[in-house]
Amino acid sequence: MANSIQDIIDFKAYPLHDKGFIEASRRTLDETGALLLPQFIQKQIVSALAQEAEACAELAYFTSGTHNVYLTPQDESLPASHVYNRQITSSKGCITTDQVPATSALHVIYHNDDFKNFICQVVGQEAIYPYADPLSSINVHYAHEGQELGWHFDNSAFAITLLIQAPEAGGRFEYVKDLRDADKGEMNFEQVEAVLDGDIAVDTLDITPGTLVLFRGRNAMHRVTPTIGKRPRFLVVLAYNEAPNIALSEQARMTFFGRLG
Ligand SMILES: O=C(O)CCC(=O)C(=O)O
Ligand SMILES: [Fe+2]
Repeated sequence: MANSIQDIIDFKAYPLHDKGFIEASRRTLDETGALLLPQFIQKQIVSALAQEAEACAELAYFTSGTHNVYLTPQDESLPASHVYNRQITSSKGCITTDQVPATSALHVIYHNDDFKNFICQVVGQEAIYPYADPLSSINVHYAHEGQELGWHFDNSAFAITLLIQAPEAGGRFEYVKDLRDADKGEMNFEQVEAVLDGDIAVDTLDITPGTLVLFRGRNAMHRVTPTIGKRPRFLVVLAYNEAPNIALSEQARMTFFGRLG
């Protein structure tokens, strides 16, 4: 596996230092809530990462419980039927940062200064930091036939994903932009419920293997539809924080990893 960032990212197609490119990327993210960079990762690296994911597949923890769209505990003062308490199924699995092989290109990308500087400028943050816990910074998600990631809002302000292998069908990323305002504590129960009931039209991102996606998932409600066919979906999530020494919430770690550390 290559260790040099030059071998991993296609810098010809994506000049991460270029002011114009950074500005255009930033505008796209602001205007649409998502930035897609197709073939960001060199083809042979995508293949290597797919093999690596395949080799680690048996380590994956599959979510068995349910969660609400806000990824928070139940509120006993509200009825079980309230949208805040409505339980969503997620059946996909994942491996955690400590389980990603030490030689993986994913560690190189995650810690690379050029990559991080680009992300910072596009999302408009001074600096970004890894998670304090050993699980949450880099995750490889696995969705086998019939498995899905249900509707939710992310805890973090933005997410970075990298599709490694697409299923034959399904595994579609669907979202509704700006559905709530987390900073203002605005939950927007009415429209969240409408999305869950299928009463609101949703947008879809067309993501192919090797595509880097930047996504504002804290206020955009999103899901990944069930995988159709025998080929599993492999997707990497690169997660950063706005401040150092922050761990993912225990609730989220137990839901998605089945352990705290
Ligand atoms: O699998 C994806 O494309 C999105 C993953 C996601 O939304 C998440 O991990 O919170
Ligand atoms: Fe998400």
